[in-house]
Amino acid sequence: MAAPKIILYTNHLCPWAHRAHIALKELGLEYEEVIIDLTKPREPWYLEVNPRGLVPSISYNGTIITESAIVSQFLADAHPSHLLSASNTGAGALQRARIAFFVDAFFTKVIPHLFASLRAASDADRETATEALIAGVETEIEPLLAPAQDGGATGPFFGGSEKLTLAEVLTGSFLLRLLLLHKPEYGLLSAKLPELLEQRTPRFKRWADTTVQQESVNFIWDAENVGRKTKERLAAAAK
Ligand SMILES: N[C@@H](CCC(=O)N[C@@H](CS)C(=O)NCC(=O)O)C(=O)O
Repeated sequence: MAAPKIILYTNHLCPWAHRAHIALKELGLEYEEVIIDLTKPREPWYLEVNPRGLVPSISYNGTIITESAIVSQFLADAHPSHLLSASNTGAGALQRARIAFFVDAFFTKVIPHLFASLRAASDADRETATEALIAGVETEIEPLLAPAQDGGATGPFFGGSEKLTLAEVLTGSFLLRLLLLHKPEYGLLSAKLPELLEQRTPRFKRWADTTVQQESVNFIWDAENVGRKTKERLAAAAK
C-alpha cells in the first residue's frame, strides 16, 4: 500500500489531539502538522475542515476524519499493527471489547475527577476530587490490570502486551497530566496524588508510569507549558 498523505490539524496543549500524535508515531506514519491556534476564533477554512472547530482532525488522502477516538481507531484499523488485533478473530474481537471497556471506565469513572481537581476552587475541594479519583481507579481500573486478566501474557501494557495498544493511545495524554501536574508551582492537582496512587493502586501506577515514559506518548509533551497554560485558562474561566 502506498504511504497515505496525512495532514494532522492539532494543538500540542490538547490531550484529545495528543491521542492522534501517539497513534501516528506508534504506526510510524509520516504526516504534515498544522497547528490550530485555539486562543482565537477558528478561521473559515478550518471550519470547512471541521465544522465543530475542534482539534484534532486529520485529512487522510484527502478525506477528513474528526474526533480523537475515531481518528485513532481509524488509523489503527487502516494500518494493522501491535495497537489492535484484527476484529475477525475471537481473540481479536475480545481484545477490542476489553480495550473499549477499559477506556470507557477510565473516561467515565476517573477523568471527571481529574477535571474536578483541575477546576477546584479550594484545597479542600481538590482533596475531595483527589480521593474520588483514586477511589475510581481502585474500583474500576485496578482490577482490569490484574495479571489474571492477561491470559499468561506478562508485558507492561494493557492485556499484558509487550507494546502499546489502543488503550494507551487513548489514555496516554491524560496519564501525563494525572502523573505530572501535581507540582506545587501549578497548584492543579494534589501534591500527594502520585504517592497515594503508588500505595493504593500499584498496578495502575506502574502501568501509567511505563506508558508515559514511551517516546510516542511524550514526544510532544511540555509539562511546564501545559501546566502554566492550563492554570491561566482555568483562572480566566473562573472569573
Ligand atoms: N471530543 C473531541 C474533543 C476535542 C476538543 O475538545 N478539543 C479542544 C481542545 S483540547 C478544542 O478543539 N477546543 C476548541 C474550542 O473549544 O474552541 C475529540 O475527542 O476530538
